[in-house]
Formats: sequence, C-alpha cells, structure tokens
Amino acid sequence: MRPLPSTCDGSAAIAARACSVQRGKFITIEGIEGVGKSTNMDFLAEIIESRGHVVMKTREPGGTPIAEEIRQILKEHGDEPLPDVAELLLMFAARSINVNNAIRPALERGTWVISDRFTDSTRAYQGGGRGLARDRIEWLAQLVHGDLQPDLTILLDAPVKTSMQRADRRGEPDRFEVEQRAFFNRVRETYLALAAAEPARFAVVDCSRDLASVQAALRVIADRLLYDVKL
Ligand code: ATM
Repeated sequence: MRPLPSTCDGSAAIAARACSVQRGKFITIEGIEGVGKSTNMDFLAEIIESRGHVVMKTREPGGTPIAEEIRQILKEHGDEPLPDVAELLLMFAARSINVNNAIRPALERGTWVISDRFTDSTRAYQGGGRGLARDRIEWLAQLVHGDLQPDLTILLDAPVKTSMQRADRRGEPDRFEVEQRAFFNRVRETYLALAAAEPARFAVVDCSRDLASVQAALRVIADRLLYDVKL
C-alpha cells in the first residue's frame, strides 16, 4: 500500500481515504481546426481507460452548462461585432467555470481529464491570431487557474492548407472559421513556438500523415505518461 502523505495523520478514516487518492492527470489537446482533435481524443481516452483509469473528457470553451452557453456566444457569427478583448475575457470566464466546477473536482477524485483545448488555445488564437498582449493573457491565466497546468499537452499539427481543406467539408463556418489563412498561420506558428519553449510538457504530432501513423505516435506518448503512474 502507498504510504499516506504526511498531511494525513490517519485519525479519521474518511480523511485518510481522501488523502490516499492520487490526483488524476490533466491532458490537453491542441491544434487548429481540421487536425482531427475529436477522433484522436477519443482514441487517447480509450487507451487510458484500458489501463484502468477513469477518464473525463471536456472541451473549451465549454464543458459545463454555463460554459457551454458562453461557447454559443463565442462561436455565433451574428451581426454585432465581438471585440477581441471581450472574446479573451469570455474565453477565460468559460474556463474559470469549467476549471472550478468540472476539471479540478475530477482531478481531485483521481479521474484523468482530457480537454479539447485549454489556455494554449488562448495563447495561440487571442495572442498569436488576434495579437493581444501575451503578458495580459498570462495574468488572466494565473487569475483563473493559478497552479493548474496540464501534465501533458498534445499539439496535433498540420499545415494550414491541409487542415483548412479538411475543415471546409464540415458546412457552415463559425466566427473563427471565417478567418483568413494568415490568421491560422499565426495561430499555428504560436503553437509551434509554445511547444518549442516547453518541450517537457508538449508532444507535437504530425497530423498530415495517415490516421494509423498518427495513432501509433499517440500510443507511444500515452504509454510514456501512463508508465510514470503507479496504479
Ligand atoms: P472547436 O471546439 O471547434 O475547436 O472551436 C472552438 C473555437 O474557439 C476554435 N476555433 N477555431 N477555429 C478556437 C477558439 N478558441 C479560442 O480562440 N481561444 C480559446 O481559448 C479556446 C479554448 C478556443
């Protein structure tokens, strides 16, 4: 049996049980549209579940009823313009709700959480894409989720041309999908720079290859994370 952490004095059985639960791992999936985030997220969740972990999948913006309402506002392509700063604040408002109401509680009960996007999306889209200041984004990130950082971030990467062709096949474009190629180039470049700056957290997967090759790479990445963890 794992020894109890020093904060557990063993005097209360319930407290001791709570203290012995190992925090779940927090994995985020990032990338521009059309790189196959949903399919690959499901694949990753299956691998992790097959090793005996409980997995909660979430997405951003969204993940809880209120945060999903904010998602609607952010994605709608209506007549009234949404200023870039409002977009940034709504992203973090939705994130605050998802972190407090869903992500942190799940991690604390030992569930692994896989999130389709997190703060690296804000760095890439609102920072790289819209040109908002990086230090303001980091200030908001600190305010909203402080010490909570992903244990692993998988960046699904493909050239913008390839991913836009795939995304094009999905019907009516939302407020982000109407952006021009130059916007998505900046987003992709920001993602790649983030990954280069934090190689221990990021794993970059080349998604311009066939699905079998992408999933073989994901299996290796998942195994690396899983073998660090004692069940
Ligand atoms: P998807 O769930 O389809 O990826 O859409 C969410 C959109 O929100 C996505 N758009 N595109 N293309 C990226 C955008 N987004 C941000 O701009 N900033 C963020 O912080 C997050 C989480 C998402």
